[in-house]
Amino acid sequence: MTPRDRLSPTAALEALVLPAIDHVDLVTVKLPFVAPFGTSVHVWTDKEAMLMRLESGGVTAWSECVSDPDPYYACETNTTARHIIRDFLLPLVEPGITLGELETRLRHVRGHGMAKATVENALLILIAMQRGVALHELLGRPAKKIPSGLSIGLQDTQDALLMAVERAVARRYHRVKMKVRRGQDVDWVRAVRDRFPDVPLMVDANGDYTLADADHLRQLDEFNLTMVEQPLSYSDIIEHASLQRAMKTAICLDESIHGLADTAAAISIGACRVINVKQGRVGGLLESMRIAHYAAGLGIDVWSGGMDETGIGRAVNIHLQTAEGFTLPGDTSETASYFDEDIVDQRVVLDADGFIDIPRGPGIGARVVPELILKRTIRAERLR
Ligand code: OSB
Ligand code: MG
Repeated sequence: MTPRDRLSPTAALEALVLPAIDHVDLVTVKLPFVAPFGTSVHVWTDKEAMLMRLESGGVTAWSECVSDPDPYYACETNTTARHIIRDFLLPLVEPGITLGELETRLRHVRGHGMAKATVENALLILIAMQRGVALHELLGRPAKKIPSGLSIGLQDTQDALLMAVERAVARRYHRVKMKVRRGQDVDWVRAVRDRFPDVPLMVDANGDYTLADADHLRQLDEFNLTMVEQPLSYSDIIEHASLQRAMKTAICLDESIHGLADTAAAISIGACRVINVKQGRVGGLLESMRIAHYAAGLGIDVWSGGMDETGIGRAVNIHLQTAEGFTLPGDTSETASYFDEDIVDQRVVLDADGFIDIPRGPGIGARVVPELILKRTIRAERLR
């Protein structure tokens, strides 16, 4: 380890040299969810995921873009990501340059972190596969068991919510997150707390409230929640600082954080005490590692969010959580919580203690099954 590695968790990764790429494809798949997934913004009934496929010297690597077909979580969509990747990002990918040089080039494109992450992840996975190592090894991280967390979407009735929490507790999930929205919050949390006094519990509002709701939100302080995620607008940081001063419960930012700079700003003004890192939202694995490393230095907890990914993105999130600074269980759940049938050959399952094993094998570990991709494909385009 060089002194630079000690300063930056990504120095060795920035020095990786990009291989020549023979083919690049974008393949959009659509997988039905086992049950609709509702947030305060939208209800999704299936996962429409745009995948990137790289072929290089006989090795094939797949990555997953975490955008949705719609802009209801983030402003990026599968269509904007396709446009940005095809017309602006892919032309910047050249054999022989380093990953650090590529990141510098990608910075000329403003925003579009999910599109950038798709390209960067595909290259990292390809390089790992060519070296015959697992993604976490390429990231310089030892294998470990990953703690689990379930995100329970908005339910139609409190009984349905209680049943969902009961199932999560029985599966030994390490923490349970429930979605809330205006009019479906304090009473619903109380119902869960009355029945499950000890379960590590948190709520996620996906930006449904305003500062005018501060008194209302303060009622959540009595339920010993581990945190409240993104109570205020998806684009706000400063009002979260006001709310955090008014609440005992820790605030966690999700939608508002697009990179290390946002993280530093949010922490410095006291807008949150926890950060949800979604590798796609922040532009990839390297930026995720920088955020987690930075937050760890300030004693701020970080966990990996999820975008109800297929087995490809789910595996990437698992590998990421071996990195320094991921201190809390994330939104990493069993494949079965979303899909009856996935597109990879290994399903994510919890062991008897609720932990998740890192998929074994080079790259993401799990193998992408061409027949399952074919079965689910709704669009495919060869870019190179
Ligand atoms: O806010 O974390 C969120 C899913 C889609 C969009 C936004 C969010 C979520 C989740 C599910 O909460 C996380 C997961 O299980 O992958
Ligand atoms: Mg969230």
